[in-house]
Amino acid sequence: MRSYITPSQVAASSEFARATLKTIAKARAFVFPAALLMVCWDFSVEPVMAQSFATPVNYGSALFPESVAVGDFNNDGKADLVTANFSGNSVSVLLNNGDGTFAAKVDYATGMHPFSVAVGDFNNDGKPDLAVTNRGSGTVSVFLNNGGGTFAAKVDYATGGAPQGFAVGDFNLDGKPDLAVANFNDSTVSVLINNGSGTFATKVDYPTGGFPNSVAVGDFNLDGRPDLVVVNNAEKLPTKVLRFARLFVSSIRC
Ligand SMILES: [Ca+2]
Ligand SMILES: [Ca+2]
Ligand SMILES: [Ca+2]
Repeated sequence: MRSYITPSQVAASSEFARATLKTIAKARAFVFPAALLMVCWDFSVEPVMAQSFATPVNYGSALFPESVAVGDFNNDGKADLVTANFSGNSVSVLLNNGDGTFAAKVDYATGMHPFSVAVGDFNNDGKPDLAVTNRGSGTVSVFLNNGGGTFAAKVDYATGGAPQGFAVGDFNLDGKPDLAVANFNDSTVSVLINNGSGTFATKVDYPTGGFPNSVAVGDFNLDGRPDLVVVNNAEKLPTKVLRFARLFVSSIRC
């Protein structure tokens, strides 16, 4: 359907639509100066609507999903989902059907109250694996990918008390992804170094501020070594967080 929008109709539209139409009008004015008074618009192609999202579609997980991550678990080029289910004591894996829909969940048992889930190839076989913090168990569960989108049973590694957020990074620069876990109850972050086969060494703890609940990785001082930044629920000053990140660099290199 072809329609015509007058300047008054343009003024009544949203701010984004006005900006978009203004850009189009300018472009057309460059080629066809006479088109300045009336913008010809083909509503079968609507750049304004292309910036919005369709109605959500819900998929079932186990009880109280706390976090979600994305990875191509069956290596078909289509992004799949995994959720950590706090009350279900499980992760749910939902494989992508290829058309934007997902197959029914497949659950894998975790420890108690899984909180955060992340994806990494921990055994370096080209298949993305899973790691999950278990807030109620004081552990992180690692699930190695069997291929085909299924996972082996979990292997647990001890963390500090009430592990919540965690991050994946290569902290010792050996090409194998390691884990850094924020321990909410202990005011520490646990670093677990990958042994290379998808198993992890015993944790090494570093002090944080009070009640750390999330951790991320970045090279903040540009020395090529990954640093950590932790947000602490009990403290409000971001400068303290960054100072800790610098301390971590010197500690991990000792
Ligand atoms: Ca896939
Ligand atoms: Ca793997
Ligand atoms: Ca490593």
